[in-house]
Order: sequence, then structure tokens, then C-alpha cells
Amino acid sequence: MTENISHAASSGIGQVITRFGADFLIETEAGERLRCTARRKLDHLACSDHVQWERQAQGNAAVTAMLPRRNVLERPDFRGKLRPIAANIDLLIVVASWQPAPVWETLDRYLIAANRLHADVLLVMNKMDLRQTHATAEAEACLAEYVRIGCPILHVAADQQQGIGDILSAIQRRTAIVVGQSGVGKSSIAAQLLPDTDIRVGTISDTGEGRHTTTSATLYRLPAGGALIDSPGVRDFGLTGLDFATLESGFPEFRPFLGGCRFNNCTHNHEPGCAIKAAVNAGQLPPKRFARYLSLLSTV
Ligand SMILES: Nc1nc2c(ncn2[C@@H]2O[C@H](COP(=O)(O)OP(=O)(O)OP(=O)(O)O)[C@@H](O)[C@H]2O)c(=O)[nH]1
Ligand SMILES: [Mg+2]
Ligand SMILES: [Zn+2]
Repeated sequence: MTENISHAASSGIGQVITRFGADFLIETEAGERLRCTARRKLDHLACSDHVQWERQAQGNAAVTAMLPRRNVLERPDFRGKLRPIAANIDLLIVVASWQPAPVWETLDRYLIAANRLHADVLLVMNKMDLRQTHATAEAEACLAEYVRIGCPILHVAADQQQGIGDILSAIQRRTAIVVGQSGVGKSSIAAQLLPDTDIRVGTISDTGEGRHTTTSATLYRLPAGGALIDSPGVRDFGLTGLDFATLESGFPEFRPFLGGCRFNNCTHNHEPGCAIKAAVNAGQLPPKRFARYLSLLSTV
């Protein structure tokens, strides 16, 4: 009966590769690509979701159900409404560069998001070729704090094919997503990892805006196994609905000190006897990250 599992199957299970407006590109278990329309109640489907699909007598096939997902990365759209970007993520590759300069608070927000997703995180500093000319002392000090807290970091230059193999090794056949500001080189990295795939790369204009900017998250299968999701860049990655517990656990360097505050509901802000604050003052915790923690705290 295995012959029946062929391109002619009329329904089955598949995975969302990307989205075009209201339609989705699905890869079936047989490896066929199908353009599908989704029922309205499935508007929250995202790249990398597993779904049930069904051919229709007329027109596009239809996505009829979403299978359970392990996690989903969401971001607010231009109206501030939370939108799912991609699901079932094992590794969040947070890409930053020296031009455009890193926005450290965005990085912190992605670290919090990774923790919330139970995904691993890899910080990739791209455009290594611009480090000497563009890195400020302040930026180097901020970066050093991530080294200090044990965040895995790779320095690469996608345009010069430097360090790309290290990214591939870090993915280890898992599902990884590249995220970060527009123009940092996410698509350039994806293009280097997938030399046989046509991935459009932006050209930086005077405004720093990419002209071939990525508009929709897309999943690519890596030749050695695993998958890479290229995602559109964001100027500001807000974590809407951030609650205190999520924020606190998104700062893993706090963990060794957490039991030591005088109040067990300490927010590590103004409270007396705060072990986190004491550790910052004693040089045991990185101060710039702590300052950004306080500014994020004011948003919860
Ligand atoms: N100097 C230098 N430029 C690079 C490097 N990697 C990528 N770029 C350039 O950075 C620009 C933006 O690259 P993209 O890969 O489109 O950036 P992106 O992060 O995908 O941007 P969005 O899709 O808008 O989010 C392009 O002009 C690339 O050629 C690098 O290692 N060094
Ligand atoms: Mg892109
Ligand atoms: Zn405290």
C-alpha cells in the first residue's frame, strides 16, 4: 500500500514553509510543495507549523487543521498586534552587526524570548570585517557582558564566507531561526548556508533600510539535516505581555543570586536587601545588562 503515499495523495500531513498573504506554502510528507488556503480560524498558523492538508475539487488545496506545536515565536505587527512568526523552534540565532550597530535591548528581548520558548540561543555578530572601523568602546563593553554571562557567540562575515561553517555546526540538524534587526545580514547568512537556494539579500541604502528586505519567514531544509528559517528584520522587537517571571528568568545570570533577596517578591529595583543589586554593586553581575533589566522592568 506504500504506493498510495505518492504525489497523488489527496490529503495528509505537511509543514508550513512560508506564507503569502492569506495562503500558505506547505511541504507534504512526500516532499511536494502545495499552495494552500487556510480556513479563517487557522489564521494563526506560522512558518514551520505542522498541519493537515486536503486537496479540493477546485482551486488550491486547503489546510484543515494545525497539529500541536512545541512553541511559537510571536512579534507585534505595525499595529502592535501579536503575530506568530515561526513555530517549533529549537535554536534562536540572534544576528547583530557592527553596521547597523547593535541595539542591545533588542538582543536582551530575544534572549528573554528564547528562554520563554525553551529554545537555545546563539548570538552571531556578523560583518566582522567592519568591527575595527565601526565598533565603539561602549559596544565592545556591551558585547563583553554577553561573553561574561556565558552566551554562545560567533563572529562571522557572511559576505566573506567566514565563520559560516561554525553556524552550521551549532545548528546540529535542529530547526533554527535567524532573527535580528533589518540589514544585519540574516538573509546573507541563510544564503551562505544554502548555496543552492535563491535567497534575496538586501542592499543597504542611506537610510539603512534593505531594498530586498525579507517580508515573510521562510523555512529552508539544510543539506546536512535540520532547517533554517529566515525571518524579516525588525526595528523594535517588543515583547508584549511580558510578565515579571518571564523577565526575571530571561536574565539567567541572576539565578545564582535569586534566593538571597530579603523579600521573596523582590523586583530587584528599589527594595532594601536586594541580592541582585548587591551583586551588581560588587561587580559580580554585569551592570549594563542590569540597567536594561530595570528599563524592561518598567514595562511589565
Ligand atoms: N560588510 C559586510 N556586509 C555584509 C556582510 N554580510 C551581509 N552584508 C550586507 O548587509 C546587507 C544586508 O544584508 P541582508 O542579508 O539582506 O540583511 P537582513 O538581516 O536579511 O535584512 P532584512 O531582510 O531587511 O531583515 C547586504 O547589503 C549585505 O551584502 C558582511 O559580512 N560584511
Ligand atoms: Mg533578510
Ligand atoms: Zn532583589
